[in-house]
Amino acid sequence: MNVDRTIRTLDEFTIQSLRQFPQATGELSSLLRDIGLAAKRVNVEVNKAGLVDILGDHGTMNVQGEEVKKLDIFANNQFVGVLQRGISCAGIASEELDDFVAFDDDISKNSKYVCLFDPLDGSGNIDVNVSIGTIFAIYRRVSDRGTLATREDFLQKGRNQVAAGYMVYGSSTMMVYATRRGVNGFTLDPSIGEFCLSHPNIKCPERGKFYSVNHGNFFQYPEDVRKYINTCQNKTKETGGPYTQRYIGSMVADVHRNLIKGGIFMYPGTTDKPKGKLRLLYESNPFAFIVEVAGGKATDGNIPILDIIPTELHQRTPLFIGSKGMMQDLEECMADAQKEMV
Ligand code: P6P
Repeated sequence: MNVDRTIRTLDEFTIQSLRQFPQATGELSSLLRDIGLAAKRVNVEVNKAGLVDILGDHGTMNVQGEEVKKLDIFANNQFVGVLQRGISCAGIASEELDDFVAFDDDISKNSKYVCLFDPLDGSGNIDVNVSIGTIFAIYRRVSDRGTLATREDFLQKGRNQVAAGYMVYGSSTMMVYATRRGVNGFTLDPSIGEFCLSHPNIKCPERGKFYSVNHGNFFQYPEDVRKYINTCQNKTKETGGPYTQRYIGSMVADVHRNLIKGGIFMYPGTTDKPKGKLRLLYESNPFAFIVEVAGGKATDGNIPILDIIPTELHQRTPLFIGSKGMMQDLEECMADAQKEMV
């Protein structure tokens, strides 16, 4: 039996995907390879962040009013630069940029896609060597090719995503991305400097043992959410509890673990922040797309994240995301709690 043991790099995988779809133009594959290139450059700096003066604050605040770490700016510039010099992206929006950027050269204006990024999520963890990540979403533009990208290109609902993915800079560096055809994970092999297919066709387990939430905000959560969190700590035959609480404070690392092993991640609204903390366009939507393609679910507590109609680039949303069975338990628990509150 001829077993194919060849390790496929990201470039080989995206090019071979093209062979399956001869009508494809190759622009999406090219875009994913560009993102992979920028990720390798960011990875080098993340890995040596403790050794060079790239640690610490940049001395500025981003549109979210959060301290901007030097590595945030470096990462943002890597992704903007590589996409602007590419052939597939008409513009980008980023957590680190107040407004979207429409690339003004002819090739970019004629490109098919726009990208949204959280260039370095969890950057508050940079100085303590905890895993951090990059999150991205790719849409087909709705404005005419040959013109500058418009705000409407970026304010599309998550259901319209063509692809979405993330990088996790951790014990190893991975790039995971989803198209409608599936979710695939690539691990960086430092010996050849290439992302290699390590997690083909990722499926999110129906259930898992992990629940991820910031317990420090417990008494600020709505009553129905508090009820579900309590069930996570109870031993019940139906839900397979009690679960293990795992919350790293780095969304990419938490959601990645739950995607692979099964689990639920929650960032609910609180009395102080009814819309929660996480952004819709470049944090919740990409992960919702990935997790749904992998067989999981993602809601804002009421409707699927992917069906929310965006109105602002940096708008926030409560987020509940993970294994389908655990998400169904959450929905039933919240519905029962809401009946009791009537
Ligand atoms: P809290 C990191 O700043 C982040 O945006 C996510 O990566 C993470 O899940 C969340 O915030 C942690 O927020 O309020 O629990 O510290």
